[in-house]
Amino acid sequence: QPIGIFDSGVGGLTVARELKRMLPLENFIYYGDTKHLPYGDKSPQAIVGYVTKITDFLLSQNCKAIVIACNTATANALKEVLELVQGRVPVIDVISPVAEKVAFEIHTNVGVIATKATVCSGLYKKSIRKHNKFIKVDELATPLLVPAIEEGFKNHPITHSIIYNYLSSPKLKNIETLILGCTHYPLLIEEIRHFYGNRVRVIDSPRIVISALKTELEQHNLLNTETKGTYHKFYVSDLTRNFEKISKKIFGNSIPLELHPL
Ligand code: DGN
Repeated sequence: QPIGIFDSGVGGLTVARELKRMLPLENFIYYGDTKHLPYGDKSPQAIVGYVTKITDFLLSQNCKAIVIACNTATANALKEVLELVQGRVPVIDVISPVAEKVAFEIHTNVGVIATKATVCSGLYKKSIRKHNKFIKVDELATPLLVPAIEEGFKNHPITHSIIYNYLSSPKLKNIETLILGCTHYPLLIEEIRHFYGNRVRVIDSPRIVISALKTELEQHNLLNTETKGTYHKFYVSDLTRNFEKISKKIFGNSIPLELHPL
């Protein structure tokens, strides 16, 4: 049985890449909702609508676990996904495991950069402070990063200038740790680390999320031990050049992309 994993676009591929690296025997089905991208500027109601349809689709594909590889979807629709799934399979989101790790292991001022919809939800702050109320959490919406990434503008002057402008914000002045609160952003992790030098620790969220997934699978006895015929399937709601380009860069030229609008 595969693991179902989804995002609005290419962002969740950073989590899928880590899934492939850390759990190489697992099959997975990735869904990128390229037709409705970006989620960051949509209303919570619209996001709930997209995300519940994707979850339904992944359940219909017999997925044994669901990874919501999108912070915006987590922040706005986690409750609805859990209601829909009704405990039939484990659901792993990208905010709770990271918030927990930061709250218990990192006792410093924390900054979060994310989409507008994630920042508006305040979920990172709430989740971190639920575990440790002494941590100061500053959140900043950085909406231009997703389009820059979707355009493939890595190592590009435009992206450098967006990063410089956002990270110089007075809001993030006193942080010692930075959470990349959008699954697209690890695609720019080198540039972001370069901006800070070693002043600020930039958290590797995909690794934390997949560790949480591994623990869940172990607890439910769902880890795959079959070594033959691992498959990875990629569905998109719109077959865009950008998705094709970036997914091939991450997973290699031979990955099959299937159009499956919901
Ligand atoms: N990758 C998504 C996230 O983690 O929030 C959102 C990207 C988007 O659709 N704006």
